[in-house]
Parts: sequence; structure tokens; C-alpha cells
Amino acid sequence: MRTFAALILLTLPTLASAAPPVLDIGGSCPGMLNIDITEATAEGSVWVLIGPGEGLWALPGGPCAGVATGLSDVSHVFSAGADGAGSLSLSPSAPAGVCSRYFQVLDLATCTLSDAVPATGAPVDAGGCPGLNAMANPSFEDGLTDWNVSGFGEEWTDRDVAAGSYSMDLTSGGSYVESFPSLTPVSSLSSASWQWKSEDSGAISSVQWDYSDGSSDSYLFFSDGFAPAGEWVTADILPFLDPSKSVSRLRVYGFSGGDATPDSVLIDDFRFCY
Ligand SMILES: [Ca+2]
Repeated sequence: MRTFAALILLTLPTLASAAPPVLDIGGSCPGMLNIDITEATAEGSVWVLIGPGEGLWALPGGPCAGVATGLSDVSHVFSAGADGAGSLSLSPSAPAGVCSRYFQVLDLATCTLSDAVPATGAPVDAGGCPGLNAMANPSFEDGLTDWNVSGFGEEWTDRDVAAGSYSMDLTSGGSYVESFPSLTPVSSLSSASWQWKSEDSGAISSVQWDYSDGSSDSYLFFSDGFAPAGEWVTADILPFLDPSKSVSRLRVYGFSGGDATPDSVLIDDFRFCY
């Protein structure tokens, strides 16, 4: 026991003081990624791990066997060497299939890990999805990024939200937001929904979408789609989507009709979860 305790005393400070490597991913995906690794052990070796998502998958072998990664699984590993400053840069060509993946760097000398970083370089906002969300910026937390708008009256607002800090207000029947989901088979989606809210129980709103095969479809939400008025209500179009196809574009219009209240509908919290 004394030997074991001494070993811990000798070992813990060493590991605790080992700074983990830092991983930064830029460039474009698909295209050429710029992978910059810093603060690795000088002249040491690193593994770059690639996996499908974040998790706690443990390394089954190698010099750091048993270490829990920040990935749910690891599909690819490649090794590289750091320079005398503990840095290295890689510029691999990344096909589209890589863009939904996460990267993590393991310093083989210290068995420390960088943060898990998505191939797209920025944290992926999955919104309310337990896994991945085919919609980018699904809750308007990043403004209008990844959305097209009609220009006929869309207001990014923090006045009232279903999730996060921001939502979008469509102020007329002609106004819309439009997004291009990552191509995911409808059969893989566990939800295709969003939240919306109108003060008007007589509201009618159109939703249109394209499939990746070039076909299109639409659905008209009548008052049932906004009931009860004045509360956030789930709009669910999964039952209306063709399970043999993938949605490539989704457009949600503001509403018209109903009573004399302003034609305004707040939308938020898109969940095309898979
Ligand atoms: Ca939001």
C-alpha cells in the first residue's frame, strides 16, 4: 500500500500539470480543412481522433488505453508529430461526410485530450435535439445565419422565446424564413417540428418544402396549428414528409386571416432531430 500511495503522489502532480493540447479547426468543409494543434508535448506524437459525435468512448488500446475520449466512438485515427514548440498544422481534404464529424487530439506523452471540435470548426448548435439537428442555427440564437428571409417583415427578437434567448417574428402572411437542412433521410428523423405562437386563433400559415430529388410539397396549417392562441404550440410536419426522401429546403410563412389582431407569428426551436 505504501508503494501504491507513493506512486500516486509521484504521478498525480505530473498529470495534473500537463496542459492538454489545443485543437482549432478552420478552412472549409467540405473542402480543405485547416487543423491547428498547439500546446502538445514538444517533439511528441499525437493522435487525431475522428468520431461521429460527443461522448465518453474509451480508447481500447495504445499507450493511453482506457482513457475516456470526448467522442461517442472513433471511426478514424491518424498520428502526427509535433514540432519543438508542441505545434503542428494539417490541411487534409475533407469530403462532405466528414463535416458532421468531431475531431479530438490525444497527446500520447501525457494522455491528455483537447476539446472535441466539430469539423465545421464552430460548436454545433443542436438546439433541443438529443443528438444531431439537420437544421443549422435551429433556434435563431445566431441571428439570421443559415436562414433566408423574404424581406417582407421578419424581425429577430428577444421579446418572447420558446428556447434560448432569441426567436423570429414573421409580421405578415407574405413574410417567411427558409432554411436548407443537411440532407438526412426522413426515415432517420425522430422529429420535424418547431414552435410557433400567435395571438390569433384564426391564423392560417403555409409551409413548403423541397426534397433532394427535386420534388416539392406543402402543408397548410389552419387555426388548429396555432391553438391555443397566445401560447407556444408545436408545429409538426413529420407525418406529412415522404419517408423515402430527404428534405433539402424548408420555408415557413407567416400567417394571414383570423381576427383583427396584428398578423404576427413568433417561430423558434426547430427540431429536425436524427
Ligand atoms: Ca431561440
